[in-house]
Amino acid sequence: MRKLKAAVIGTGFIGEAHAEALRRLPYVELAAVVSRANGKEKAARLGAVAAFEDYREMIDVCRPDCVHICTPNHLHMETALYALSRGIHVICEKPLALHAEEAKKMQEAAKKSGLVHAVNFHNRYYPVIHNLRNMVQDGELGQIYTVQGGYLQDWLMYDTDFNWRILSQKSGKTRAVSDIGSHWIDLAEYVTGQRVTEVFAEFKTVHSKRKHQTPEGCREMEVDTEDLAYFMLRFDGGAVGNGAVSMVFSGKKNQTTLQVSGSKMSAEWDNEKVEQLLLGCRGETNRIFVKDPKMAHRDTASVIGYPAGHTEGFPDAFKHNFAAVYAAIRGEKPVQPFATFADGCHQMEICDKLWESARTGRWVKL
Ligand code: SOE
Repeated sequence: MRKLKAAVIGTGFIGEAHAEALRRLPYVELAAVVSRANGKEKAARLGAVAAFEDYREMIDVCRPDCVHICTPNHLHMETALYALSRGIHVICEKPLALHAEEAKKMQEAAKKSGLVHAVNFHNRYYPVIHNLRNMVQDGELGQIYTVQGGYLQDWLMYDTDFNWRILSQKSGKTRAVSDIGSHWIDLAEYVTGQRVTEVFAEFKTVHSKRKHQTPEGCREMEVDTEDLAYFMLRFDGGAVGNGAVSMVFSGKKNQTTLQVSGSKMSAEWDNEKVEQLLLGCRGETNRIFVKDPKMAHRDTASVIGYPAGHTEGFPDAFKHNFAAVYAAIRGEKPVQPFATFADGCHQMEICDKLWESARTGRWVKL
């Protein structure tokens, strides 16, 4: 079977993570990267065959089987619609779009195309997270009462920290919620098997202005997106939840935590101890489940790449996610559900409703 041709559009930090994961898939070739500057140097460094400055030219000339959209959020919709219209499968970074209306258009086009479409909610692919989902589905935690946790970073803590995500024009109405909150809420739904039905949120912007250092000098910019959000959730299966997402939490670099309580057992995960699941019991001693293909749930073993004691982290989750998507592109049934545009659209709707709740001070139904 010929190698599938992949192309990465956008070569920032996440675009490079996509490229590395693709290099680790034996039946995929990184045929092109699209970068606004230094394309040839980036192609050489990332192992891509060709470099382009324009995604349309790349698609028309290179004819990839699948594109990975790793650009700022405001370009996701136009890029995905162009690729789908030319019969090309799409993996899009989260959040899917600027807002739910754009996301709905993308989902409809993807559904109509019959092509494979995915969103990179890679947290689904940490082995112990996959195992926890299977444990919940097998009833090992019992009826799910609550889910809580959050996603904490500090890379935007200073008023001199600047990034395209700061401004709603490129990010969308929300920032912490759509950029990292979408990861956490997708993870909460994926593990519990329950869907969010109602939200209540408090947003906070700690720097109303930020200093943006440009080659022309330092510009003071008005900030119109939130630095952090604390929220509560109601789920269709009766669970309740609360989450905290912050990009200004000093000392937290990229910490994602999840605690789930059930009628039989609870489970706790921290991506800083990525291969451990703390299982909490009432009538017996608490224990720690550690990633081990020999001890894992029957389905989970297939998304484990290394034996017990050989830690798989952030890059490996990307690899396992893309392996599942490319299996679908090859017409095979992937072992576990990767996130599609439908999931990305659902998360976009939740982000918009969290924004509405933060403004109205009320619970908002989806
Ligand atoms: C910045 O918050 C960021 O790069 C996110 O955009 C990614 O989705 C996350 O995986 C790491 O942090």
